[in-house]
Amino acid sequence: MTDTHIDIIDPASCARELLAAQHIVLTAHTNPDGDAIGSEYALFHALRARGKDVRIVNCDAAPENLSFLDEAAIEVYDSESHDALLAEADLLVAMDFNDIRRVRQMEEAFRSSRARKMVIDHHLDPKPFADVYCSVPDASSTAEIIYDVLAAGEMEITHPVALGMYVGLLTDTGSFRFDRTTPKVHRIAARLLEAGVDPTATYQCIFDDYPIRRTQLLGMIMAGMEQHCGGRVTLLAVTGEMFSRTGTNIEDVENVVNMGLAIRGVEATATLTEFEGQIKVSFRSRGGISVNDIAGRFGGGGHRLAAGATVEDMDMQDLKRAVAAALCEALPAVA
Ligand SMILES: [Mn+2]
Repeated sequence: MTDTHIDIIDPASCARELLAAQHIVLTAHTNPDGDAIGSEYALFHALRARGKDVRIVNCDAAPENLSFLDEAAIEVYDSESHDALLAEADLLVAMDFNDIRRVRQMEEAFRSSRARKMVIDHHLDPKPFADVYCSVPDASSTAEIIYDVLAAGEMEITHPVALGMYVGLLTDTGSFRFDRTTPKVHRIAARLLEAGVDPTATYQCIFDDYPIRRTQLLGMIMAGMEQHCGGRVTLLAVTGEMFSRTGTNIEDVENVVNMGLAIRGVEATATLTEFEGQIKVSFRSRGGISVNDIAGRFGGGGHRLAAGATVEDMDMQDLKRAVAAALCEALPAVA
């Protein structure tokens, strides 16, 4: 096995490995989103029901709008409480990410553990850090892959298992509208409703229960929207000052990037967010260009229509110019 080898496994092998382990730790990327938390939550409950010792340890807390999922299941990493757990587990499962740098302060404990390491994820271009990868870039969400894994392992879809997967599907498909919202996605959603998920209540918990400060922040962000290349590209910027003036933080800008695309004639957009001395750039495309490639130029990646990067050594104005130029240059010529 070379350093760069990625060993891809199918959902059936993934289920077999999960069921063969006893002490399992699930983890997700920094600033975990609905798919990361929902997928962990579903797998946690499915494996617990099969008698496994399972813990969820993340580098950041779940965002407030996902707190309706039982938060007691989700632990925030600190080296004193968790390094021994990570070192002594049989299996570490990296969920909804494929690059070890995305667990930041947990990276060392994850790397140095003798446990077998598995990735379950749907992002492009997995990086070599795990033993096996249940990597399905065509899947809408990690939750969709979890559904296939549970089906292959004949694991029961109890209410919490269904709720976790539904949260993942709902959030990563942009409420069933992004590409990869396939007939299969809707069939899975139907099965989850049959298992007792309430779609109205779930949507309201996630998207209709924001604190007012978030709307105040959105007002500032929208007021500063920039248009480039004749309105085919938009940029949104979120500064540290906006966060401090409104009492908000990075979790309040989840999904804001999609607003830059919700305008007639816009083909691609980016949102730049100042956060802990870095700038997080989220890209979205309507389909004409692959923003995965553009995010790659800034040291990130993701999917063809949705990607991101974190930039450390540029200020906001310079980065805005560079991002606008990269997006405009990538646009197809107008006929
Ligand atoms: Mn995802």
